[in-house]
Amino acid sequence: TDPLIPLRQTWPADLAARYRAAGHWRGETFPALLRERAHRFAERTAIVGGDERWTYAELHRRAETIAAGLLARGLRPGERVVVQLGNIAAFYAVVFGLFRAGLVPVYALPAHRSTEIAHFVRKAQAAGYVVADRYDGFDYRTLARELLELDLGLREVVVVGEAEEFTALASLAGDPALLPREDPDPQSVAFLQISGGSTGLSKLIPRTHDDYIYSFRASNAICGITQDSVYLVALPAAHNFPMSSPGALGVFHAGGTVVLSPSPAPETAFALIARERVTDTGLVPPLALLWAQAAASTPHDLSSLRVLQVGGAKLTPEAARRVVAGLPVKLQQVFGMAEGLVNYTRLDDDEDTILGTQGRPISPDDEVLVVDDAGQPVPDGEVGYLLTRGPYTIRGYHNDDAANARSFTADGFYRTGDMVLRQPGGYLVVQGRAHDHINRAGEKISAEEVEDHLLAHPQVFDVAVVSIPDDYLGERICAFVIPRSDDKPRPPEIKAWMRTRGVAAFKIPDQIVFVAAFDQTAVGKTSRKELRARLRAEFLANE
Ligand code: J2J
Repeated sequence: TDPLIPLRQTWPADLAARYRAAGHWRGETFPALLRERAHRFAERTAIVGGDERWTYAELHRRAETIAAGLLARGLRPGERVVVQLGNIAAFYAVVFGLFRAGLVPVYALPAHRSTEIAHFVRKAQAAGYVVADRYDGFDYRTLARELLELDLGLREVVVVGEAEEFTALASLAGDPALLPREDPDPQSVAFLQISGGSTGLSKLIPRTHDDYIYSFRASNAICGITQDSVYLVALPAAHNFPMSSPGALGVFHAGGTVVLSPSPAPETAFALIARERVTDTGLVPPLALLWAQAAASTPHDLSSLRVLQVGGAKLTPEAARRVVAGLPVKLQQVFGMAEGLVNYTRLDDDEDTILGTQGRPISPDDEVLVVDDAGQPVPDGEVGYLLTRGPYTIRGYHNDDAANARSFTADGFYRTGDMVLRQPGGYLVVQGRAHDHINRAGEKISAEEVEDHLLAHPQVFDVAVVSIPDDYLGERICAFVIPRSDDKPRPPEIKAWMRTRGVAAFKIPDQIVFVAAFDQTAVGKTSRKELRARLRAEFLANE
């Protein structure tokens, strides 16, 4: 049986009825959205990326061709397709093509390597894989070959560019009669997003047409996105933030223009902002600080920029002040998660709120609970664990009973793992995290996953991986390693070795510290989590 058909998010009937009655869920779907925009905004520019400049009509035409071509190649509606593309125009043509064909994209990042992609393929039981020939100096066809050798059931590899033995995206063609005649059920799963993951490998996040479209349509209203908006995708396009808060999809919904930057570096991004008259963009805190610094001496005209969103990791009030001092734009803090809940400071909020909070939820129907260890609500102004449910927050991960038992309460609240304080007006201030993941410049890395890799090293006896505060990255990855013998490997060797494991480069420890032993008295008594906390505290005390 196919685990995705009919995979739906299981909102209880009373809540679903409420979300519909409130006008949040309107039965919109991705294929209908693009078709309608292609009609209404036909000759307006939808996408600028590299040498490509596509109107809405062009994007729609390409998506239709890709959809028919994929079905002609034997993919069947409902099957999953891992999409691993960088910031290129084809990313959106492929994704809308998959939606049109009833295929379900699984979003991988360009940085992912064989271990991670194999995990996505297995977990999603994917039948297809779409990559670019090369991106950022890496040849993804070699990755595709490695994957095919694992025999995981992948039947089709599509390549943007030189396809070699695979199917070229440009060659896809098929009889339009192959295309589904009806739009999908708005309550069905449109795609699988990946979680940052605090334990082990990433989990897959099923989002429906209705819930996701609501999240960016409502974001548009909060962020002031209109058909005149020009949004720069500076972060990786597959990330939930630049995709949906309001991101590229919000901009397509409004009929605006999406500009893709191949890199978030100020030199590259600033030139595009000046050339395309970019009005809005979103960054993680380290990049926002870098841009604020670089803006002082740039020859480029940044005067078109209206709003700079910052999110993905905590922007401290001090850092926020530096950002607004350096860039002549409206700052908006964004605290979101691929599982759902997104909070924004509002554009007309007072300065203290914009600099000092991570905003408040999109929806009046977002339910936010801040609770103590016993699960009891704490008063406003006190720190607790953030739990949430609502019209665009998932009720469960895909194909992962163990994670679902941990991550959701009996009444369907998602345990975000974030520690927050709620101000009386409903604004949230992020205070930290309950889970052991590392937020490295917005990329979430599971300590456990990195430990598992390092434990496979022949000269490593034991290891604990922790986050260490870092001026630039926010947090960096530090691995405390007990070597097997006095003949310990050098840190660069360990890093190089980890690269051979087929993992994203952002998961490789920034720092490796050798220790003789972990506190003996604690062995067998402490949890991994306490051990990590103690190592971090000792390390910081000695710095
Ligand atoms: C502190 N921590 C934050 C913030 C996210 C919009 C914006 C971001 C994401 C995202 C997203 C934070 N301050 N401003 O999906 O649509 C941390 C929290 C959160 C986790 C989610 C969006 N903004 N975080 O970052 O799924 O710990 O989504 O639970 O990658 O990032 O990570 P992710």
